[in-house]
Amino acid sequence: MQIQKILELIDKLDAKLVVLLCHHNADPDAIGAAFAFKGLLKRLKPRLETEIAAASGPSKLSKSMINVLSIELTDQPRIEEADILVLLDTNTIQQLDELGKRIKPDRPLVVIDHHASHPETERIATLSVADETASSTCEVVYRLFKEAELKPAPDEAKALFLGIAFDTRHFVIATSDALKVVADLVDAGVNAQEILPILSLPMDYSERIARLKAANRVNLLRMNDWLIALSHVNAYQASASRGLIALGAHVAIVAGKKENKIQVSFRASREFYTETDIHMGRDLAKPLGDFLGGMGGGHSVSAGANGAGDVDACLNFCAKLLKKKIG
Ligand SMILES: [Mn+2]
Repeated sequence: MQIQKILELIDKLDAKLVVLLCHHNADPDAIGAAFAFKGLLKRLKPRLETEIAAASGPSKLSKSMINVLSIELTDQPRIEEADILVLLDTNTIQQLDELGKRIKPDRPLVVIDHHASHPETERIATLSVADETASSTCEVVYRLFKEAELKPAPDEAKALFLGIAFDTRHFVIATSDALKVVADLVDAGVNAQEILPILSLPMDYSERIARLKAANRVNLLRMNDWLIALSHVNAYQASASRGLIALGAHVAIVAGKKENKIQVSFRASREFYTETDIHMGRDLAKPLGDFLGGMGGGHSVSAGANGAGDVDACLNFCAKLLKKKIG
């Protein structure tokens, strides 16, 4: 039982303070998982102090969830004082931006995640509670509740529900297991109709422009019968690549430069992944991250990479890699 291992670690270290860390621009899955896990720890170890921090702050969508559910985040996490650090929905330290630089290699580290695990993170993790088949980290956290034979409190159930809804694109790509968890959460008091609108904020003006610019600048490649859309835009790369998939591309790769850093977002249609077995995280984002001297990783149809370099060179690298894979 994973929860048992976590509790044993807390006891072994006689931990007083556990700091929960979410990736930069933390999405509702990361925040929901952290909030519910904090609640679970509170019940199992009432005297343990816990705090949640999101690197460089939470996403806009997460902020509305944080307000509705009164989730507390600290912007001054006591990383150096913490007896245990927990990484949620975060598969590399680099995704923690500046906070990551404060993590010493000897720090006890627990990883709770559903991303393809990164070898570097595996090496430094004291304990890893990861399931790549789960649609969200919230699902992994819910399983910890089940193992502990506890029910999430109403607000925790809502947070888990929103995290799952967000990561499964409102259940479109939810696995059967995720839907069973959702059913449990509804039993725990979640009113889906009431709470789902929290995740539908109107799109930002600048996000609309970024998406449209990315579409306008597309370099469209045809590989066998697959349509590959390459583009660049300096903000909202993830949203732009999602937009290109919605327009009809099978694979969308959008790169952008901010100061000296390159951010690249990868998306693929489900059909592309099932038929080619080309995994955006493993086969594209990871090698691109290495190429850029940064980091890359993610899921089968959704991934990201960052590092330093030139946008054109980076898109060319991806096109060549894809061509070789597709054959
Ligand atoms: Mn997630």
